[in-house]
Amino acid sequence: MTTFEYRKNLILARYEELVTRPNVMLEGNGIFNRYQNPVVTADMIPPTWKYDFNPETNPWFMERIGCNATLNSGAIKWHGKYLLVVRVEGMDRKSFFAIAESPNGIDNFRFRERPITMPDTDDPATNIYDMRLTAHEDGWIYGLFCVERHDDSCPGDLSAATAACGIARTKDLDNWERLPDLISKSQQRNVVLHPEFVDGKYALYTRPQDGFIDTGSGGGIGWALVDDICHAEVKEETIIDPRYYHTIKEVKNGEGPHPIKTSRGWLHLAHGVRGCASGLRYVLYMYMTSLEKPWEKIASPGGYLMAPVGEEYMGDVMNVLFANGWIADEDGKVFIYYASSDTRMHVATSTVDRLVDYCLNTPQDGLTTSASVRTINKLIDSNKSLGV
Ligand code: BGC
Ligand code: BMA
Repeated sequence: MTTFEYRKNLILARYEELVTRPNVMLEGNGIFNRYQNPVVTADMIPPTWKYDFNPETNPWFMERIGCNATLNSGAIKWHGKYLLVVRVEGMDRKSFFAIAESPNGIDNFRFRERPITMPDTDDPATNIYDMRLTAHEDGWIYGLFCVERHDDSCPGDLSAATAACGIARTKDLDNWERLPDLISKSQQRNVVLHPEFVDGKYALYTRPQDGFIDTGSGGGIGWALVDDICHAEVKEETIIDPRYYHTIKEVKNGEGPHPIKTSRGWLHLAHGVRGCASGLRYVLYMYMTSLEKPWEKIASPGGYLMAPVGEEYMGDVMNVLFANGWIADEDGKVFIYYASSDTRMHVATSTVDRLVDYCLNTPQDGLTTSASVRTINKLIDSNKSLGV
């Protein structure tokens, strides 16, 4: 057998084994359950995207186009399947979007034949990433994502960049219509479209920031109404979930996927960032807002919902969990899709009822050590009175 034949068979067999590997639920803390295996990894990129299958031009069956990571994915249930719009990052550091779909949401994710070809605007971006999907009540499915360009006002600084919100929409998830980028006074990352009209307008969760990395005076997750999504502009922005000293969201925070509507209010998933000696630590947290006024917070469970564990710490950007996709099924099951360390995608499952219970009954962050100890003592007292 030639090297070409041997390697081709091996690569195809390994790929097939990986994408059909069953996943196993691990019993967790009662709030959610993790799973044994990641759901999408760079090794699950189809071999036809990486290898030249012509023995004349690729006699050693070498990889020609490598993939670095599969991370921060938008999610949607579509024709009975669980779809991720994965942020795929090549070895050249460019991200693009590609759809991976699964029949059950926990394993057997397979990429479609090709990545998404996202149309550019007149001012093409260098990089695009982290799409939030929203099936809006106007009938379109929107994808909002970060568009990054070099900041040409700093010609000598190769790392100076700007972040803005790109907007595209589709009816079939294959063909995308690109709309103009969101106009905003500040830079923006983590912009998310609310699924319903509010006062007849489109509503956005925003994250104003002074610079590319620094949120600076940008106080947290914002809320803005937009008249025309085809010429979207943030005119007024109010902060609905602020950052706070010595919490999990001291340095930055940002909305994850769009909130899930429940009978008790809107369930929000977000990320919080703090700085430490080893860099930035990204964790996931939740909050709830009022059903009638999605911009008014009604519950704020203290601390994080999920932080990295085990191999989740390891990867390209260590100590990071990030989520921009979740799916609430008709039966109330919730699939939380999260990336670890900017490297791979995982799933955790819960239910709407459990997440509402978590939000309403987890004590708030009292913001001081004394308050935290008082909260624990209250629980111990109540358990003692039960004889525990
Ligand atoms: C990276 C993002 C990151 C951002 C801020 C971008 O260049 O692609 O993953 O969130 O920088 O650090
Ligand atoms: C951010 C995000 C993500 C990424 C994270 C950690 O600012 O927008 O793209 O997961 O940094 O690198």
